[in-house]
Amino acid sequence: MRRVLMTGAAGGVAGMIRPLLAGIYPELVLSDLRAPAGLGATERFVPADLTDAAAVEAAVAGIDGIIHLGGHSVEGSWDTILQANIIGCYNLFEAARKAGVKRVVFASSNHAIGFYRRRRRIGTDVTVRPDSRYGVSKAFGEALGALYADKHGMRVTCLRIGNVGDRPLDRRRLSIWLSPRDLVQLVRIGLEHPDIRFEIMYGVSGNAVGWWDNDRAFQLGYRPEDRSEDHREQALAAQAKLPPDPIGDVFQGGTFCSAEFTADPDRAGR
Ligand code: 15L
Repeated sequence: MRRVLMTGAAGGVAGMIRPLLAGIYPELVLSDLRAPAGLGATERFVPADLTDAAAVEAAVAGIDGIIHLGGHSVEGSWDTILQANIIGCYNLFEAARKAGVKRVVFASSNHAIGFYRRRRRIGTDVTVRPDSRYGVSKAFGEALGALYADKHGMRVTCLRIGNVGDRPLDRRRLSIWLSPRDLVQLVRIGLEHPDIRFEIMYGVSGNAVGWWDNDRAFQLGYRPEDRSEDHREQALAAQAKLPPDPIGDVFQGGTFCSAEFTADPDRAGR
């Protein structure tokens, strides 16, 4: 990997991992609608709107591997999700195919499986149960990744990311927290490991109270350095200030599940 493209480079997750990737790849090409702050010596900015196929093709030219963080990162209107996450993701994979890009790491999300109950432990082989239009778009991105891997031989890694940050923010995040340096480890497995064909892994640190079986990531060498229990008291103190959410608290996706919810909670999800 000489030249790596990161989409969504002006976003929060990119801001946390860019400093940790400095020096790992000779060139990091950053794309977004607007320029990210503080370009490093090995970073270069290429503006690209993911809905503009020609702009995406220009950003992808000469690239060896892609970290696709771009798109809309929470729930949004159907048109927002359609443009940024469905059409945008298609444009990205299609540009990568045309340019002969070997590897893509796709930032999927826990919201692709948000309607599993918190009392369940699930692997990556379960049927998707999206909790939002956003979650549906992540399931779409995973399916697209499988198509480009199987049909075009691209090496694709989908990371079902929990919540990236310096620390877990509340009770739910104690189960799904992912530290920036653990995310970098997973991204590097996706970009570098020789055995990658098509993989789904959970983007989660080594949290004791996790809900996800991340065996495949461990097989591929993932050794998380962080764990949420080191921040447990702070997270529970923050949780105590939040309003109760009787629907969201049952499901892994939390508030993404309770938003717009009109069903019978006993029959929803799995
Ligand atoms: C996500 O997928 C979002 O991108 C992020 O903003 C958080 O909402 C996170 O999930 C979460 O579930 O905490």
